[in-house]
Amino acid sequence: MPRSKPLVIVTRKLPDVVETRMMELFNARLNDDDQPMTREQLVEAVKTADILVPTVTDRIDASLLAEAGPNLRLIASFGAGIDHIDIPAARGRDITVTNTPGVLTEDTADMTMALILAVGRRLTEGERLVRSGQWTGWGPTSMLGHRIWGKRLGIIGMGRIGRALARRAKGFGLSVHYHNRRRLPEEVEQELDATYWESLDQMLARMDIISVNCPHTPATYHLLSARRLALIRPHAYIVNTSRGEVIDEKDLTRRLREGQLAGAGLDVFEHEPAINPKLIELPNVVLLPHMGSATIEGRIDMGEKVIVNIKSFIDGHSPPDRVLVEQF
Ligand code: 8YV
Repeated sequence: MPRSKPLVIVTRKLPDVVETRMMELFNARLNDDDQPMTREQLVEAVKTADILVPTVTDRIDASLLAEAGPNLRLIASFGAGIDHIDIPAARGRDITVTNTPGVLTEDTADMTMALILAVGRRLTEGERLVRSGQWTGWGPTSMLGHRIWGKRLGIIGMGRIGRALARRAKGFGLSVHYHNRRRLPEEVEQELDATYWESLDQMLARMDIISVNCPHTPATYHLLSARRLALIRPHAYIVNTSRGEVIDEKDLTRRLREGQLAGAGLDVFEHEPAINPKLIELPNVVLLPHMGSATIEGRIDMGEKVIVNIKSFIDGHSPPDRVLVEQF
């Protein structure tokens, strides 16, 4: 007798092809109107589901997990970041957690490079000028940005995305520097032409562009604190496609307003979707709505990873993208 299909509750609308496959394989409950679930709906979901498929917009904290029913054995998150899930609390309840690393690396690195170019070359300012109808024609000193080629880029977090960014940056003539918990093997450093800084403080004080590419964990919360932001030279730019919480957004905003930093390109914010209104007023800041990994191909790949994780889990194997407590 075939076993009954597990109840898989999906909290947001996923690409059609992913949802269709989920309907074929599982007893899937989809969210057609794509409204993020309320706390009450999430409580109901964890009480009834065998498997929950949340996204970054769902807060799966210890108090929510305390409401979980006995059937909930797997949280197969749709996304690479896992800071919205209390991993130790899940482990404590013997709930396995998986994510979708690897498939959004290149898209996020592209977006990071795009932000570096956009801030340095004033892309969105120029676009706004044209659309405003105020553009009066070419001028030798109008819309001057700064050359990207030859500048120093400091990458904070040299995981998959940091390394994919380093490869692109090399092509744009940037000299690549990085800070990471662990130094990369020598051959990888050589391939990327990357200079390692054990001291983040020392690196920050010497770069022209800083890119945040580390995950948000308790250890990286406000890694770019007010004290560290003060180390960065006033002509430098910061870009962030990781998580807003890694930067003290209030202090960053103040520094940008006061000209202590030249500009910023931000795809993520500390209190998403809320954005500090003072950031929105600034011309030297490029703001994006957390779209670093937003490609059709990437979203389908992420969905396929979720399905593989669920399938291998229900078939009794360890899912390929199991998140370990030590990663957190
Ligand atoms: C995803 C992200 O789109 O995967 C991540 O960690 O930040 C995003 O790019 C989002 O998490 C989907 O849940």
